[in-house]
Amino acid sequence: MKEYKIAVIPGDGIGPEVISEGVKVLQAIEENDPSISFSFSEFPWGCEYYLKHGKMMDEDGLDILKDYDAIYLGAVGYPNVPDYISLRDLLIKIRREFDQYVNLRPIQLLNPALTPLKGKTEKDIDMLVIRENSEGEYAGAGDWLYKGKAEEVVLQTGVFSRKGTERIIRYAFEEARRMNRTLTSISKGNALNYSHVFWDQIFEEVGEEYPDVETYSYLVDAASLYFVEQPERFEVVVTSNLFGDIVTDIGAAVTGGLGLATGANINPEKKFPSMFEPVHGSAPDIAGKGIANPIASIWSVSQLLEFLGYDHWSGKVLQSIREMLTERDNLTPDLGGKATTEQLGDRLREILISK
Ligand code: GGG
Repeated sequence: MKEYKIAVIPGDGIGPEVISEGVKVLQAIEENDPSISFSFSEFPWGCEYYLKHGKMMDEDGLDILKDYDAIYLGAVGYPNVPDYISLRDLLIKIRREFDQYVNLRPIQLLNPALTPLKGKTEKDIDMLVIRENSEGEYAGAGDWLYKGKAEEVVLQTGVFSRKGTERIIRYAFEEARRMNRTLTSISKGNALNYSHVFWDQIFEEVGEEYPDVETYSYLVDAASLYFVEQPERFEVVVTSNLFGDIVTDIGAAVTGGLGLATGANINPEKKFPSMFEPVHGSAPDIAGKGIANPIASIWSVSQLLEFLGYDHWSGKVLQSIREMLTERDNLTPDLGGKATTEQLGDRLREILISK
């Protein structure tokens, strides 16, 4: 039997509610598969922790986390803590320190009734967005000069290293080749005259090593339009940190909302643990009401299982989500149903275990 150590950081707002349903999915799997076992360690880090201790996580938090096989994260952010602190000192810190430079965000329509786009079906919206996750516009580099004075100036610098840009683009080419899909780069080289001209150049350079992969390159504004009007243009997409964050929210909007959007923060070399999370934030307006949609966090479990090498369980979890989405009354209110977070989770596990 293989035992996996999972570090669970439920975080803020609806984080604990949705993460608990994902943990129950993993527990249901271990009960039904004698070859796998999971042990869970929960960490209370997040905004409440910050308000008590003045920090988002323990000083030695990264040291503790590095010995786990995976990290399962809920949500970060709460109104009484500045968002840039909660993101910088927990989410981005873990991504950066553990060199989770690949952010895998599938944009997949699992049920045609979920898209607001007229006439689009599952085959039209089925892409994998590969977002650079360690530098770019989220590198945290900059300065704030003459604060509060008339001459005040703020600088936010995008960091695009050759190593960082090449490795994410190469990763995307490898994925596109493995999946036998086209690869589209999204950038903004006509306005960001250093960073994205460089990005486009690296995309061309690395592309020469992959003559078998059909490529496209769009400006981010045009790509955003196409995500809505012609999502079928996209199969595998590679883009920078900021653009990836934004276009995947458009992706969520055309596939059923943020309640269904998942993301895996991957360190491909497995030198550090990878982290799995729903894309959504802490949604303080509905926190504690028991109505948050846990599907995104359960889809993260499917990504986690795939990463650990359990493709069959990963596929079963995704198939269970697909079937769940046909049972409207058993869904949470964001999807037009009446179910609570727990009721949806219970029903989904019933479907999973019946497979
Ligand atoms: N699920 C984690 C979370 O709370 N994400 C909110 C967020 O703002 N994420 C930004 C990002 O993914 O870079």
